[in-house]
Amino acid sequence: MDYTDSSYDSVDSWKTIILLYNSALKEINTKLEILNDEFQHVHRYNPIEHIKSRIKTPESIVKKLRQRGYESTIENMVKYVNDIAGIRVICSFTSDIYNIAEMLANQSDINVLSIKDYISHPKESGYKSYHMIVTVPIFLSDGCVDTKVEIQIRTVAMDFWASLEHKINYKFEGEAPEHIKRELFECAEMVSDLDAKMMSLNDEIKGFAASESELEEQIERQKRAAERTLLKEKLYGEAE
Ligand code: 0O2
Repeated sequence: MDYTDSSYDSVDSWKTIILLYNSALKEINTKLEILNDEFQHVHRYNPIEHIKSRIKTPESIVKKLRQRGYESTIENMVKYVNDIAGIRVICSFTSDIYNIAEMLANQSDINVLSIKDYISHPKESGYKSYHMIVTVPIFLSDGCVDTKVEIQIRTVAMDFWASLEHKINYKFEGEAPEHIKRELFECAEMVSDLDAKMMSLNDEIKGFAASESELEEQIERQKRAAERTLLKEKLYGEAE
């Protein structure tokens, strides 16, 4: 079904498109929540701190199309604006970002269109985040539509930095004074150091937890063996 067809009434077409993008956000959101719940169940740990999602405003869509030299039509918006449906996943540690991205990409109904790894290749400004453009099938009464979603995955610290940088850029309309840009870049380096330190601390703690639970298991096994011996002695001793 092509909802961008010009024969289709444009208001209806717009409403259907927005319904599709909202449904795609719900689908991805549910997938992420399931992964987080399963992680909690298996590893007693939540890799996702929180999830935010939004539909891009019509003004922002038109602005993006104009910047790229396209006419503001529904067809162009679907074709050229990849982040109409956007979801931001905030994780605790950098390793969680790659785990979540891989688990999503491996799902059979998810089609990964592109990946931008601004963590291994940060932007000049210092911006770090992992971006994926995916499609997810949305089943409507008259057919199925593969719908695009932009997924941004980042740590709490990366998100903190990006929010402030976004605010500053908005305030200065992208022309922030040099000293502010420099300080922001220094903050981005601090964010990277903090993320690296937090991750290595977490790995160390996990090592302790593993050896502690191994020790507990060993004690439990020895206790059960001693109980069995005692029971045997009691049973056979009394029978003799
Ligand atoms: P807004 O207002 O957040 O929606 P493409 O998706 O490939 O067609 P685009 O949009 O340049 O091209 O892709 P990219 O680089 O993946 O950026 C998409 C989004 O990432 C941006 O959307 C921002 O949300 C975020 N982003 C990218 N670079 C920066 C940055 O340097 N600083 C901050 N704070 N955010 C960034 P929009 O539409 O630009 O903005």
